[in-house]
Amino acid sequence: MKLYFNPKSRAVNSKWLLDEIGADYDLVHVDMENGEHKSEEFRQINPAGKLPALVDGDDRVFESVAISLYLVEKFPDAELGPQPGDPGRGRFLSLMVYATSQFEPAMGDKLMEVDEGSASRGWTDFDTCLDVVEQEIGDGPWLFGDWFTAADLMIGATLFWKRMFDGPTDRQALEDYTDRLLARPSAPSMGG
Ligand SMILES: N[C@@H](CCC(=O)N[C@@H](CS)C(=O)NCC(=O)O)C(=O)O
Repeated sequence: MKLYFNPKSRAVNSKWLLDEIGADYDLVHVDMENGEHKSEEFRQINPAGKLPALVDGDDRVFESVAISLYLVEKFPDAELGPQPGDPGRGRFLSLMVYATSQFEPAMGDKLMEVDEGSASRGWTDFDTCLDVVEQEIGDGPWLFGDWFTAADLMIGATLFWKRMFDGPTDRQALEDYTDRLLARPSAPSMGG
């Protein structure tokens, strides 16, 4: 497998998951400053010209949540989430998709001071997202109790970015959760 990677991109999350799995993979550095991610060659892998992207044999995977779901299914022995048919699979899929379809864009709005007024764009305001995430963690320590899954990694990635670019949230439970994530040996060393 090849992970198309730049350390200043969401590809760090895919690398983190590959390392949690202990998978064998190659990193292919993509020089974003020189626009390599917009090249014709790279667009054959991800037509959107964005990182991350994963190539596994003849298959190519783009969008970080798709990469995470692909890897969790490909490596069931790593036990990083419920597999199809397992209890909790629906909630797992929901949290995975929630991470990049609501939580991350809501944080983007907050950081860029975009008006959070319109719900019709498909995601809520950031505070509502924090309510959802806090509620889903519950007593923790992870989203699935004692079981660390790729959903923690995907949700946690946005909390890392929040801490790094905008400081901590005003919620101790979420800050403790972020600290637990950052303490994992494979976690990216950012935002701590
Ligand atoms: N929803 C996508 C977002 C991908 C994305 O925006 N990646 C950024 C790097 S973190 C990128 O490639 N930006 C360069 C560009 O869009 O020109 C995912 O989760 O994979």
